[in-house]
Amino acid sequence: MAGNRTFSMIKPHAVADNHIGGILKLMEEGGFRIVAMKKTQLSAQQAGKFYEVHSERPFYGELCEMMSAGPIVALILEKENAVADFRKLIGATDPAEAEPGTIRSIYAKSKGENAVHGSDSDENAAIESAFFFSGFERY
Ligand code: RTP
Ligand code: MG
Repeated sequence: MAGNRTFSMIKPHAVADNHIGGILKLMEEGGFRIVAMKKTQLSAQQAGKFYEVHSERPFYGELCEMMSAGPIVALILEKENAVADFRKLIGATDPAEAEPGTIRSIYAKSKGENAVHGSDSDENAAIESAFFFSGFERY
């Protein structure tokens, strides 16, 4: 059975451009309940750890630099079928391919600066949530 929680981050460029509120609104209107939320900044080393699965990809260095360039907002979100439904709500990685109305179609600037992260599996949602939040920070 599909899990009911996913993990998301609002990426530094979207935070810097004052889009936290607009993005949270789309998350809530999309049927997601905010279980946990914090604004923080990753070091390049922490970003490297978070995105370790991509360490062999050509964009890894650029990705770690971009994700540590300023504050992010980390979130645990709840909804039935959360992982798949949230990836639908955010749209394709490349905003040029993102469906109209999706978060990335509205707020992404490029394939790298694509506004939000969304976990790609229940297992990774649990790992990524634990990277940012303790068990006492989930309501
Ligand atoms: P995310 O993990 O952030 O939710 O994004 P995703 O699943 O849609 O994409 P993924 O393949 O996991 O890539 C992770 C992030 O790396 C950056 N990226 N840049 N320049 C490029 O070709 C490229 N490709 C990916 C994006 O920030 C992407 O979200
Ligand atoms: Mg991904």
